[in-house]
Amino acid sequence: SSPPPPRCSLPSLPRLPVLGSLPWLSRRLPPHLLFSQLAHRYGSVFSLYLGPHFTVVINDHQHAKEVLLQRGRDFAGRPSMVTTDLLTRGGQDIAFSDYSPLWKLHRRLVHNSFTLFGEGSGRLQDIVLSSVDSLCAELLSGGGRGFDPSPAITRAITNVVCTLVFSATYRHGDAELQEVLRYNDGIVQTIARGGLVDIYPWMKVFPNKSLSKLKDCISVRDRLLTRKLDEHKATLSDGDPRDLLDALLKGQTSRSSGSEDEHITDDHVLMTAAEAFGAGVETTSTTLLWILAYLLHHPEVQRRVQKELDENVGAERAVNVTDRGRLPYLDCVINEGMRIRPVSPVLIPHTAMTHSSIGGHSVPCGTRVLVNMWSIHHDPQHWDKPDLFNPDRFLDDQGRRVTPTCFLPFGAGPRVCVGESLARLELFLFLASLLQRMSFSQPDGVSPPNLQGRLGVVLQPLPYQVAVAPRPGWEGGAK
Ligand code: HEM
Ligand code: PLO
Repeated sequence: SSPPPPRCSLPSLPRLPVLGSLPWLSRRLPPHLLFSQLAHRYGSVFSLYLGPHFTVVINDHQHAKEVLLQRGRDFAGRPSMVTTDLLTRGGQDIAFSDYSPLWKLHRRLVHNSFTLFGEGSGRLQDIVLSSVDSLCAELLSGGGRGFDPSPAITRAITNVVCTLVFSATYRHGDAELQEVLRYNDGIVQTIARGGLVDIYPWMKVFPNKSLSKLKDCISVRDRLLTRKLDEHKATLSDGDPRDLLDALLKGQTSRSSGSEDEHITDDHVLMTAAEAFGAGVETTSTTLLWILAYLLHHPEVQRRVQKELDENVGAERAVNVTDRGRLPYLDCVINEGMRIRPVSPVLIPHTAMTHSSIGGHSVPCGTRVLVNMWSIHHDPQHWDKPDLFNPDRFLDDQGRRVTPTCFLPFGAGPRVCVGESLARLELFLFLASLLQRMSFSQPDGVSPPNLQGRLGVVLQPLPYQVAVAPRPGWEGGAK
């Protein structure tokens, strides 16, 4: 007798052997836009085969919450992918490691170390503020001419993250900093063109130029970080950890690090440092560049942030973390930037660790689940004119801050971003300081930033030009 048919199956795309549903997927569109389009035809939850992999795509916030929160445990797995396995020595990191007791322990350790540097600690603020001073001076040295802000911003953020992770602070042009910037750029260019939606595991058997470039960049990274790790081991003391590497080394030996077969190895420490570094740089600098691009399109928003800064901080002193509560509109601008252009539009792929269900449909163990945050952040049922940059949507009628339920730029549940508080603090300090000290405008005769974006490992704006002018009292960039 044949098994009973499934109670109700998900709407699915057609498929062929080997290729799966690929012939039905347009190559012109990046996954987040393609899936949004397919959701109009198939409904907000549908399935398809990415090559051999059975994949469910979620395009609405109710089902996203079911997968990430209500059944968060069921869907906390990660698929193994060729490129990310190389990047992380087979998943000895946090983001690309599959769910396991050791991963949980490791994630908790990293989370605690971040908390140490995040809220409530003056350290991060000092690090960011000194980097901001040199960034401002650099941006203002352009003398009103148009230029691409991306290299200076990326360098400033890289510097902050190098200090956080291994206590290095670099001067402009430092050779080691150049090396870090170069290898990171190489990884970004080769790791996942078109997002992390990896399809063909047999890709690695073909000689592949990107794959060998990726390997080269990874070995440069590993050499540098191994040197930092050795230096840290040699100078580790009983006092407070100096940086993330210290915190990880201390966590490795503390009692909380688990039983014999379950402990944090040197590989884990190295991969975590590399990942904190990569995540810290790419996401934060890209988010800043998106927000700047939107401010060029909406000078009235920039003026309103500056008015808020003038009334609540003034020009006599630098901004600091305690100003955060006094600058609600700036907070809305940051949120609106992360809503309209989420840097990670389909998050990182999740997998079902057991047989489970989504919206009453049964889903077998091993299913890949892609949560399309782009669709959720642009859902016209929940957002008025979703394509419009409008920070006021994060304020209620009384002008108080609100967080809509459809806003999840960091994900949610067991796999939520571990860097959220760090990221928010950095975004706040950078944007507040920049807008306090200077105004950004579109250079004469240059077209405004293209807001469409390009999906690499994160969703990035295309290069664009800005002109900057100092605000009164900040002609030199710093005080
Ligand atoms: C994961 C967003 C900054 C470290 C993630 C995920 C998203 C995200 C969407 C995936 C969630 C999922 O798969 O369900 C962002 C945004 C950032 C940001 C929008 C800044 C604007 C950072 C920073 C760090 C960081 C600064 C570290 C220094 C991580 C790690 C994971 C992660 C380690 C993997 C968590 C896991 O798989 O358990 N982030 N992130 N992120 N993020 Fe972030
Ligand atoms: C960025 C390039 C680095 O060299 C390596 C790296 C590590 C962690 C990745 C990050 C890259 C891209 C953004 C990711 C992050 C982990 C979480 C984050 C994917 C590949 C997001 C936005 O999900």
